[in-house]
Amino acid sequence: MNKRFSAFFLSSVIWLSVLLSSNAQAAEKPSFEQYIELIKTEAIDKGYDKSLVDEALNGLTYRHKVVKKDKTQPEFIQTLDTYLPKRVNDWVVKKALKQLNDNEALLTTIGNDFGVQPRFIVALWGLESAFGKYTGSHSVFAALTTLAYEGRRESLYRPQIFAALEIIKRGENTVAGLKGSWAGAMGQTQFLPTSYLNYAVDYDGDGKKDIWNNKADVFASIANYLKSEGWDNDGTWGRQVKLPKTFDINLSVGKGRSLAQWLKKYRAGEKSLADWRQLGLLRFDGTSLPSKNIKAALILPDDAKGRAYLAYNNYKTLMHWNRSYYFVTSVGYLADLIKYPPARLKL
Ligand SMILES: [Ca+2]
Repeated sequence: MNKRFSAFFLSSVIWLSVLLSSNAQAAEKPSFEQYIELIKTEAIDKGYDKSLVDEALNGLTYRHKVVKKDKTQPEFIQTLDTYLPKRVNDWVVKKALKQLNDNEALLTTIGNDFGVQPRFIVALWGLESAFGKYTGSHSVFAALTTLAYEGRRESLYRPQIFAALEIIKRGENTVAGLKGSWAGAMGQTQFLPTSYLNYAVDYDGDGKKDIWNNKADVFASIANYLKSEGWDNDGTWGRQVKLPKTFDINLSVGKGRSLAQWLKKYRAGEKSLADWRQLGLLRFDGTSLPSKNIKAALILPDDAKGRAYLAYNNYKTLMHWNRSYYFVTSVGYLADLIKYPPARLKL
């Protein structure tokens, strides 16, 4: 049998056995073990060595705790007013300032090489892994297979399993060394495997893109991600603004079900700063908006009742990193606080 046919044959046998099962629930979905077998067959079909596939995927168990965590992410149950002071707390700001200072030479070189202001590299590093302190100790293969099998976001997580196999195949890490968060995000940058393949950089030239232990690789990988997704080194991310008392909320971007959908809304909602000024928007401190000739879009992370932001081009790059208004606001807020020390610690 050729590989493609054998994959088809095996999956047919599994589905048939599932269909013949007297358990009505089982008929709807293969078991976790059966799902892993399908992934293994597909991986071998894609050309990965059987020994590698067995090492990575044998003996995995479904992690109920991972799914439980995935369903209770804090962003779904908080508002920005409660989230931001926790996420960007005094410890984070002080530590970010210290890291910016301690790593000034390396950050300046990398910032210049990639065209990304160091304060954004440090802000992302700090918020993703507490400056490398928390990188996760979960088996990436266990986390990814659990989340793919669970099903709500299979289209995101299933390709990550094959990307993780690719990382091992390329000799960048080992199966045992491939550790990450409960959501499969790896190392100090918290890259999912596809992001690792697309953006990770071996900056110190030792032959490995080591986002787990090498600071130069970590900083350069963050910078390379931003540069690859359109970062503008001359611009900032956006700013908090004050809306006039009567204002058409429909002028804000809103939310999209996908990045592409969101970007479409963003483009439709873009106006010049002069136009926003005409509409009565002010800086949050009540002064006039900058007179720069740039475009901006209005973001209301918690709808009309919450904070309002004007987003600039780099906002789109941060949304590519993580399509969450809370996350992007935290990154921008922290980057702003470490731009003008001493930091304004109270919100
Ligand atoms: Ca390296």
